[in-house]
Amino acid sequence: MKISALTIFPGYFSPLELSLIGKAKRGGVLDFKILDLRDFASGAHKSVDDTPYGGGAGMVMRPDVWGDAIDSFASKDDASVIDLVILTPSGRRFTQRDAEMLSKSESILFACGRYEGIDARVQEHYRRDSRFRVHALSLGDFVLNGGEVAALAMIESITRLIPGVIGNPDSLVEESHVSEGFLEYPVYTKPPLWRDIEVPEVLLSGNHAAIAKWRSDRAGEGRS
Ligand code: JF5
Repeated sequence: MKISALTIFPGYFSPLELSLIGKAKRGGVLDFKILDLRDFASGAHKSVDDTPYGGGAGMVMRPDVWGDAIDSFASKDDASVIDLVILTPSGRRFTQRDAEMLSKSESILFACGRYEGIDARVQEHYRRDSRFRVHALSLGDFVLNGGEVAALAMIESITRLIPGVIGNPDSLVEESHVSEGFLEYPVYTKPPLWRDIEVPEVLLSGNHAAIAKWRSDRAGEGRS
């Protein structure tokens, strides 16, 4: 699977060298392309942003720079369709279903905006281009300085679903069973008594039916 990002801060993606994702990259399971948006800026100042039409605070990212960058990427990409993910707090909330859908993609391009965001015509344009499936996504109702950290979180949740990326595929199978409503149960390990708190007795009983019922009764309690 090919995963790419367009950003003015390529250094934000260095964690992709670490842990299981880094191993999958070195093993050829994942192919990352981190591209510098500024390479597509022109003029002496290589500017990627400008003042907002209609006034207001901050700066907006220029559509011409983004258009040149995305077109250049697409012209070199072999995939028949590119999933273009635009990170924005106003996007639809990213869920496990999105991670599952995107884990089956041939090629994903994360467009990481900064400042007050990317000129709205970029989304509109690529929604009309059949080489792209456009997804405007957010991690949640909060604002980051840029899309990079949101993209990293999505990359981790997507890539761990790809065979050969996660160490123990059993935990994925168990997760998908548990994910009726996507609720996990509380977990315990040794020692059985820690700071006056005992591990629930049923978990030490060896009664697998009782354990399954206990876990299902408690699934989701972590949210209260
Ligand atoms: C961003 C304009 C992009 O803040 C976010 C974000 C929050 N949840 N998911 C993404 O993205 C950065 C900020 C402002 C465009």
